[in-house]
Amino acid sequence: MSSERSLVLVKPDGVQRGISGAVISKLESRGLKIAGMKLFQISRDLATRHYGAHEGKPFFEGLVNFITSGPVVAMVVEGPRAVEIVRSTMGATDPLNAQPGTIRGDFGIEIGRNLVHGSDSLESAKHEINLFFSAGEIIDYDRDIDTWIIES
Ligand code: D4T
Repeated sequence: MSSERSLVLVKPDGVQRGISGAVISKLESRGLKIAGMKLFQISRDLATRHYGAHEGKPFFEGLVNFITSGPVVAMVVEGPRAVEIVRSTMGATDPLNAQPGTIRGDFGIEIGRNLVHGSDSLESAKHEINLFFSAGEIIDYDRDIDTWIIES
């Protein structure tokens, strides 16, 4: 099966609460490969572009304030069906509806502090990865263990 890439963010609440490692661990142990990773502060300009689809909604201002309020860990994760695999590992957007065992279901309570972001389609993934990473920050490499995770 061909590989996909998804953008994952550990949002400022996740970094402040010291959950970045747990998020990375969950994605790695699921079988996804990390192709890019950095800690950085999102500017208001980048936040507005990233959340452009929500501009005009009542929670937009709070969302931009929140996502720019501290550093985030940004990652490009890779694997077969990576977009959907990341979304199912994160759980529902509102932690109230997220299943136990998912990141939001284990660590979150409120939608405005939902700890992680993952691209919601292959198209958004490509767009978001270009917004957050330059080509030189994404590394193409093989892992021997992938024969035990990916059938072909
Ligand atoms: P992100 O984009 O952060 O991964 O979240 P989702 O993809 O799971 O959900 P989304 O795009 O619908 O929402 C983006 C972001 O806005 C916050 N939010 C959302 C909020 O604070 N109040 C709300 O009512 C909604 C719908 C949470 C995630």
